[in-house]
Amino acid sequence: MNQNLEQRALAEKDMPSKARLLAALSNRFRMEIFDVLHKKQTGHWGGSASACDIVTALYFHRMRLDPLVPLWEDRDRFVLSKGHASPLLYTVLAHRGYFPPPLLGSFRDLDSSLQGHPCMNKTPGVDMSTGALGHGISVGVGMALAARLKQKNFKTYVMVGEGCLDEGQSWEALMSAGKFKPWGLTLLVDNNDVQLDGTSREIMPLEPLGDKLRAFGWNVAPALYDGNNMQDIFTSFEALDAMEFWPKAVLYKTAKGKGVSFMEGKSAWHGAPIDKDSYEAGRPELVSAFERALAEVR
Ligand SMILES: Cc1ncc(C[n+]2csc(CCOP(=O)(O)OP(=O)(O)O)c2C)c(N)n1
Repeated sequence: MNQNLEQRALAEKDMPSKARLLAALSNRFRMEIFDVLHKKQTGHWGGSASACDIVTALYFHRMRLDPLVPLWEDRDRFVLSKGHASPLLYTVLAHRGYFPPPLLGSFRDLDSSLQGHPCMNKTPGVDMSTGALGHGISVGVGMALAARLKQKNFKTYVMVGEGCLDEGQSWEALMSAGKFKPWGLTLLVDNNDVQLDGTSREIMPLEPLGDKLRAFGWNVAPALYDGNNMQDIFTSFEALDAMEFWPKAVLYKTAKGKGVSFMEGKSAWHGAPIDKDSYEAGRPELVSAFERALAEVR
C-alpha cells in the first residue's frame, strides 16, 4: 500500500481523495526526512517540516513536469529560496522519480549529489542553486521574464521564508516584479514565524506582509491559508487560479518543525542535529500522524 501512494496520488482525479492521499504522502516524507537528518546528524529539520505539505502538493499535483526529462524546456520551475530546506526538496524529488530514494541516505556526504544546499548542477530536478537567503525572488522574476521572451508558457514558483524576506534583495526583486509584471510568477510564503535564532517578530517584523506585497504591485490571494493542511493548500491553488493579474503571491501559515510537538515553533530546532533522545521521543508522533493519514485513504 505504502509503495503505491505516489502512483495513487498522481492518478487520483477526485480532489478530496487526492488531498487525502497527498496528506499521507507528505506525512511519510516528514518521517523520512526526520530519519535521514538523525542518521546524518546534520541538516535543517524545522523549515523542511513546515513546508513539507506545500512542496508535496506542488510536485504531485500542481506543477507540470517530467522527472524523466528534468531539463524539459517547458517544465514549470520551482525555486526554493529557503535553500536550507534541501532535505525536503530532495525527498520530494526522489519520490517523484528524479532519482532513487535510497540516495537520500547520502545527504551531505562528501561528493554526494545531495549537498547541504540545493545545487542545480549536481541534482536532477533542482531548478536553481540556493542557500544564500534572498536570491530566490530575483531568480524567479528572471525565469518568468525569460519565459515571456522565449514565448513559453511555463509557470515559475518561488518559495520563501520570513528570513528570506528580511533580505534587501528580496524587496528589490518584489519591486521589479511589480514593474515588469511577469506572467506565470507565483510567490509562496512559508510563514512559520520562526527563523534561525528567534521569532520573526523579534528579528524583523514583516507584517502587514499581504498589504506590503499589494503595495509593491502583487496580486495576493485573499486569505491566510493553512500550509499544513492539504485541503487548504488545494483551496489556495483554486484561489490563485481565480485571480487575474500577475505576479501572484500566497501566504501560508505553517508550524516550524511541524509534526513533533516539542520541536514545533522552536528556533532551537531550526538546524540542530537531532540527538538520539529527541529522535526517539519525536519519531512516534510522526509515525502516528502518518498512520492516521493512511487510515483515511485505505
Ligand atoms: C544571506 C544569508 N544570511 C544568513 C543565512 C543563515 N541562515 C540560514 S537559514 C536562516 C533563517 C531562515 O529563516 P526562514 O527564511 O524564515 O526559514 P525557515 O524558518 O522557513 O526555515 C539564516 C539566517 C543564509 N543562509 N543566507
